[in-house]
Amino acid sequence: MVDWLWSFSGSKETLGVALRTMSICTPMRKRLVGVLLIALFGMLLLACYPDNPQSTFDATGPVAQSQLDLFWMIFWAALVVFIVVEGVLVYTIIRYRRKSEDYDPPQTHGNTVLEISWTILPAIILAIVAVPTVTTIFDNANSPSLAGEPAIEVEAVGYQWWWEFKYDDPNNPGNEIVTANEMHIPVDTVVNVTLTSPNVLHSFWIPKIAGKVDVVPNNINKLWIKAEETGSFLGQCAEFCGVAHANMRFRVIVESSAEFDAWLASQDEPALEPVDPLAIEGKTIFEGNQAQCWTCHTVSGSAKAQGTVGPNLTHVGSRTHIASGIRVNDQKNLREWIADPDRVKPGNLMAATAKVYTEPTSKLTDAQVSALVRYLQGLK
Ligand code: HEC
Ligand SMILES: [Cu+2]
Repeated sequence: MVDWLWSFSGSKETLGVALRTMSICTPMRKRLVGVLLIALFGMLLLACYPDNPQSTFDATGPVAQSQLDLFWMIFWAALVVFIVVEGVLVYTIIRYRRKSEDYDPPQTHGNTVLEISWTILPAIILAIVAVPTVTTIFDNANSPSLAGEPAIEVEAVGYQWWWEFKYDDPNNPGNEIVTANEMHIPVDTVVNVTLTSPNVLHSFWIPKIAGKVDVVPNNINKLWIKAEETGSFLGQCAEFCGVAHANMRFRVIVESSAEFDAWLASQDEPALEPVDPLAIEGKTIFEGNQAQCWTCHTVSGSAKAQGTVGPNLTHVGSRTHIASGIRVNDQKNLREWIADPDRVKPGNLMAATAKVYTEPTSKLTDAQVSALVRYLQGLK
């Protein structure tokens, strides 16, 4: 960026001197301001570009689409207002600018017609804008399942700083299937999401599918979503919730109905038992009293690992990402995470509270980390 600026302003020396003294000649200063404005505008455009995984300009599904339509409608209305108001302003500034030193313009006070019209006109514009706004709010608040459309139910729980997703167990009513950071849903199906938080405020946001709805402690919020394309969509906590808030992401994996059913059935299974010696050793370490991973994590099927402080790891090996969606789930990243989670995701509660990271005497050896990685990768 700075190099790029330099290439526009001549040389590093020119820019340095210019910035230090600001005694730079006018055309050059204009050019510098121009370049800075273009750079700023470019950055703004980059943020809005539909290809960006967190852009709201590439909506899939009725909820995000209705929000986008509303945005465009209000945007164009606001643009017309802006152009008219600024047009009158600029016209007035030029037309009625001071023309000579000792000329006193005619003095006026008040103009009833003008004042009434610029009060009524905005009120009318706001009333018009309110119609689609209120309609969209109600449409998005009332799930089509209320009118009988079939839907699936998911509970999303916001933790500091990761997400838990719970599904009703189709094979075992009353039982729940628990996973973390990746919410699978079937395409073209209404999904009712119940939002809860046992800690602080969060906000549930999947820019291309729907959002945002606050996740509030001691209060149950709901939203419904429906995705019309298969694929993986990025989600993000959108309410500041503490030190790792910006890294509190998740993914929504939209798949065909058959794929979704197969996934749900696989999540219902207990964890695979490790077979190779390194993985077996990993399990022993995981459930041992030095590492104490079991105190915070559940691995279903294990009598010991039933902790609920951290993400459920029963099928962690089948997830595409770890650490609430910020790192691809491969051997290298898993290794880095277990060796030093704070380096991967500064401030996270595993690094802050697990004994292996807070007490130097309990630190995991490289060999122990390798065994744990092998064990976790096998939990498909
Ligand atoms: C004191 C509780 C605690 C202990 C002990 C603990 N963890 Fe965690 N673990 C967490 C929390 C909390 C997270 C979520 C961190 C985040 O994403 O902010 C987590 C996340 C993880 C994840 C990423 C899961 C995902 O889907 O993103 C893995 C893998 C993991 N832990 C493995 C381990 C292993 C292996 C051990 C033992 C060496 C261990 N944990 C010990 C609390 C703990
Ligand atoms: Cu947050």
